[in-house]
Amino acid sequence: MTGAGQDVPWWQKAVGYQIYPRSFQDSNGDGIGDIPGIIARLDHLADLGVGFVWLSPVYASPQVDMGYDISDYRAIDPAYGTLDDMDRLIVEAGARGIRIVMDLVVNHCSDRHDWFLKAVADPSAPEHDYFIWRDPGPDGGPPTDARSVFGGPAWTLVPELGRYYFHQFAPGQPDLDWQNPDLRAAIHEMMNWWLDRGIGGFRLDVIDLIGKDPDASVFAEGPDLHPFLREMHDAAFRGRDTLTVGETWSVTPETALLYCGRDRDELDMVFQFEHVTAFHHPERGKWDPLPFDLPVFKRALFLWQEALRDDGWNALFLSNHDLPRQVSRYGDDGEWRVRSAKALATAIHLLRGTPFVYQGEEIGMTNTRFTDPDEFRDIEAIGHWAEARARGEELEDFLTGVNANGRDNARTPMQWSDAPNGGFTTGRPWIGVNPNHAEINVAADRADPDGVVAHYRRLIGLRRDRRIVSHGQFVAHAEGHPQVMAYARELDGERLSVVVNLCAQPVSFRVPKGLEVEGESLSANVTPRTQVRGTLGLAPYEAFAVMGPGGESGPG
Ligand code: TEU
Ligand code: CA
Repeated sequence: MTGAGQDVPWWQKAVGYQIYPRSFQDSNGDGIGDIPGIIARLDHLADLGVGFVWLSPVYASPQVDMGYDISDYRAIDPAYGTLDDMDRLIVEAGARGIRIVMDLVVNHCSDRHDWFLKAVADPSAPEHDYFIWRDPGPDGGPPTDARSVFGGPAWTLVPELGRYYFHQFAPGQPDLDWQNPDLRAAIHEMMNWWLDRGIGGFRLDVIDLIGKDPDASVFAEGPDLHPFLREMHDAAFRGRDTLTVGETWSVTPETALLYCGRDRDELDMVFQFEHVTAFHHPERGKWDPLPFDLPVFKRALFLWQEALRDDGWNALFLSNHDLPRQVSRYGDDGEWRVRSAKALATAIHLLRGTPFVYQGEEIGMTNTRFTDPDEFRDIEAIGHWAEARARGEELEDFLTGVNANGRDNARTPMQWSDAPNGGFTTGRPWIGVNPNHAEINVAADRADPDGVVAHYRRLIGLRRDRRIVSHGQFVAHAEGHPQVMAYARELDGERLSVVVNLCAQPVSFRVPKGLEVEGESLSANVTPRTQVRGTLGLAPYEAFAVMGPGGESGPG
């Protein structure tokens, strides 16, 4: 066992698990997942070996955007439980060595938040200045032509006031004005209130937007972003053993260290989305995805490994609640479902950084199939369908986009067993359960010693136990290879070589010199291998990792 005497932050050896509470486990038959349901399933997570949970929002919310519209930061939504339930979750998870990292949505709140109600009721109330108000444009319309992420203008008129407020997302999600020091102080106080309750940190929703300058149409990575993050660190994170991960769709390898460089005192890591947006259509975006292309995918991931080689830290993921299921997007959700789920896990989990598993990923859950807009639950799909329809687009074309990339794919309920509704609820689920739950479910997967869960459990354990996995240097190999993803990790004279065939066809792969190794099989989804050299015949979606002497400072 390596790693002794190495003093590193806990989250550098841990794997995160994202829970989307609405779809994880219902405990009372109302069809909506809840906190008692999560508590009842903690043993599944403990058995996987994850070190922390990223919990999507459970705060009080009208659920316009499924909780990303918060009406009370210090209350739990009754659909999810009570503050007592939340405290119990923190304790019960802690007893299993799992910390709870809460989703913090502070770029905006809900239009039902007390602050916004006061802001509208009385323009001289201090809360009025917690939001971004502008007079109508010269033509009486919105002040600028900014568009909301969910369709429609990003400005909504409050007729009683004769002024518009800004919302990057839905009208029910007014942006908070971070220029206002009182607003910032109120947010910091709330964050400390949660941290003092014993949570493990925060995932900060669209945090790259808080420094915006809407008058100049600058939204992401605006001029005040980093001063605000530094101030937040001083006010809430300094001296605490927390994990902070920012969601930053706009971060680039050039700006990443501004957030998470070691001398920055801002965040521990950021989610970057280059491997996601690389497959969005240049004009039509996510609704018209480009076909998967392995060299493009590798280039994005490898670029980030290089960029944060000596400083900063990567957050590694393929899935979350906004993205399609990874086995459908990047693997094969038919014949090779199980093997390709393991191949993708191997490819991601042996990189340098902190991996995040999205609920259901660990059993290879797939996208679902929408045939009717009535089945959409996501405001994004609903909003964009309304716009597409107004433009005269065909439903069939829109459905193709939604089935490939719609957010509801990730939000269908967790499939626990072959019971009705996959064991998620005894009632009527708030969103349709994927009909394939009869075959794809936790109970069935766990019954197989070669199941996807077993593969994840092993990968998660490797990060905890092997320093070469958590801290080895990354070395890219065979970058242009159209079928194989290969890289090495090197530390203290040892080399870990990772080879993944990300195609449904067998391939013969010539091992480059720097990838050669002979030693111990650490992970395999076909048969264990102990030698990486010469020309290897790889089976469809075969993935393996071998560790032995080699590497920078080694004899090999
Ligand atoms: O997502 C940020 C965001 O911009 C997404 O809406 C993303 O752009 C979209 O999926 C791409 O089509 C965060 C949350 O993760 C998301 O669930 C929220 O809806 C959003 O912020 C607003 O809070
Ligand atoms: Ca419930």
